[in-house]
Amino acid sequence: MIDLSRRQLLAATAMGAVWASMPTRTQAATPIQLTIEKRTLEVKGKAASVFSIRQPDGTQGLRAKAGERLTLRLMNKAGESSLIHWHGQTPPVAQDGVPGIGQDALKDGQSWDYDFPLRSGTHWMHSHHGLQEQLLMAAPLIVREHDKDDVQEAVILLHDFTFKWPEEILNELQGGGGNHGGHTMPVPAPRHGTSGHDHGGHMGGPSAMMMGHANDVEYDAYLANDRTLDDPEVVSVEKGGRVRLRIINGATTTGFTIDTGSLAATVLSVDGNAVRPVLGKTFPLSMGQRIDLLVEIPKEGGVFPILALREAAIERTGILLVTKGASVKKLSGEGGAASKLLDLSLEQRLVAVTPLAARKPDRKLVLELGEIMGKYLWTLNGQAYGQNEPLKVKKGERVELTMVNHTMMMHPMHLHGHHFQVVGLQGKSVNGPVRDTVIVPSMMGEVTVAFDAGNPGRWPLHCHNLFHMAAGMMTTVDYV
Ligand SMILES: [Cu+2]
Repeated sequence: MIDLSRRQLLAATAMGAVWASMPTRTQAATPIQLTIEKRTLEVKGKAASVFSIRQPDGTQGLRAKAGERLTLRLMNKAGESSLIHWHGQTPPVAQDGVPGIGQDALKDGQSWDYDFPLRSGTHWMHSHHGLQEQLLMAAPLIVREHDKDDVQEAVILLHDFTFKWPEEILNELQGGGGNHGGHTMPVPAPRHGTSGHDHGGHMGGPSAMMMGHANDVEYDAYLANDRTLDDPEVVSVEKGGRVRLRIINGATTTGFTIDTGSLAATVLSVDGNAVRPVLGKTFPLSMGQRIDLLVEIPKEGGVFPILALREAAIERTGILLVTKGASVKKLSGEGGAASKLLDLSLEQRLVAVTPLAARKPDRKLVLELGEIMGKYLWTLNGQAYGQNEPLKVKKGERVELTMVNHTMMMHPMHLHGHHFQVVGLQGKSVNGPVRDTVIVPSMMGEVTVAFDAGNPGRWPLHCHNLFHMAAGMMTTVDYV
């Protein structure tokens, strides 16, 4: 114990030197240093150069407690310009970490200080600069809720991984003349009045083309905490114990279905916001989204894989929950049957614990999600980012935003600076979850969200498929 406190004292002194030059703070701060660096990651026996965002002790990303402020110095040692967005947090726009909007990207060697109140829940951080997110410039940002239960926790950060340069992938997508599935297909006539319940069907058969598609990009591996199922992370758990899984889909273009196997799981929260308990074993999770699941380990113990199934495909990744003495068997990185397309089946069952205050919308906006066929150009209200009109709202308004998907791919739509409540699915009113990223299914999927315009700025609203965003699928919500 004496050693520990001595170490803490030394650490505090060392931090003091770093923070001496900082402006005086009015409240107790938790000084954290995060450095963006290059690292070598071995994937399937081959070395790759990727990024990390870590603290001096090697911790990836950061952990905090509800009620704390984020008081942070971000250092860029990436060897190139970069900037980190705090996904799920709602700081003032100048600290949101989007180059060209809140601030400029940090040059290599530069640092920047952040200081804002943290929002509790499972969140994450990632580059919003170029295509760096594809090179794993991402990490967890966990703000532990005021939980009464002392429950074991496991964080799972998912990625899609490729040995290719991301720029090469984008070039292929944009220049290949449309060899990527679906993009040369004719646009089917909009099906007015679809119920949305057919989005979760199976691929294959004559209806496959009419079902939309997933996966523009073929990857070399799918990672859970940087590892494949060949050599997965093994988390020791107690027989009869409970585990809170904090799962983050940090993949750039890959939706997953989370599969808890033989364990029934209770949804505790989505995108860091508590929901009424919902039981299940499979849960859609789009790029950008988070889900917290509570599982109970059977008294007899064993090995319990928590898998992430690649959307509409057989590839999978995951971790293993293992009790003492259980022998671990190797799992294949491919399942027997293709998983489903992501749909709104879970969304329809979710109810926010703390919904928005009841109020009539002051403003209703519509966002049409589109594609310019054959060009790999993705649009919002008919135009790519830079050409499209920002959505204008006024401070203090309750805004309702309806997003309609005219394309054949799902788009996970993310609004910065706010959390919204899902209030409409396929035209039907719901009292849905509060979140910051929502699945808008392909083929006339329609989702309405409501938010209060209480954080003035110019806020990105974009698809969280990195290559869709890079190819135009972004706009901003602007107000002062
Ligand atoms: Cu998209």
